[in-house]
Amino acid sequence: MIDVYFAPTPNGVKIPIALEELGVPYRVVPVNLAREEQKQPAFLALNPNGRIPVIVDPDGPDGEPVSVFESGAILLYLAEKYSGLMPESPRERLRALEYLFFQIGGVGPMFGQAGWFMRQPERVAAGIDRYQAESRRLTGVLEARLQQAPWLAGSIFSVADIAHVGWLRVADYAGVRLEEFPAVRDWVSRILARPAVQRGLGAH
Ligand SMILES: N[C@@H](CCC(=O)N[C@@H](CS)C(=O)NCC(=O)O)C(=O)O
Repeated sequence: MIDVYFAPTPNGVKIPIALEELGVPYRVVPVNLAREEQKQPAFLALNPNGRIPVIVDPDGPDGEPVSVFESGAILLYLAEKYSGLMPESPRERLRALEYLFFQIGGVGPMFGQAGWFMRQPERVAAGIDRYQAESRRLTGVLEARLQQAPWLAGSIFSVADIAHVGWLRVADYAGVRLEEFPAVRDWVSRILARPAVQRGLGAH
């Protein structure tokens, strides 16, 4: 069974959601971030970057155990191995990859920084302004896409949608008001209404 090294964070929840959507059994290995368990040698042996999520699959590509870190790499590994959560159409596959990497390189880090700056005891206006503005701008990019298509890849729910839901469902944390982005708000509601997503969000 796949072990998911997990904490209930925007990046952490991606993996149980994907596994639930794919119908793949898994076991959660809780990682206590406050106690810095992710910086211990045993964890660093799985992810030298010292962050969750990580998976360990006892049945890797060569039949031997394999670990995978970085949520985008994990999502693509699972989508390939279990042939799901990626469109079959080559054009939509490209769109799924674009928005997957858009989340990993844009939405995730910018929302994270915006939330961090907003919660510092000393107010650093330049940090708050910069990261909130960028988070809102990125949400505007999603809004434009979702006014054209029901899912980020196009017609199919994919890893690109899963990658985003952890942050977009708590957009307020980064100072992003979803009332200003109606297509994004509707899309988040549709994702959260999926039974597999609800099960994944309940992982612990
Ligand atoms: N790019 C990484 C980001 C992972 C990440 O930032 N994980 C956070 C939780 S959401 C974490 O482990 N934080 C603890 C730390 O930085 O020590 C990914 O997508 O997997």
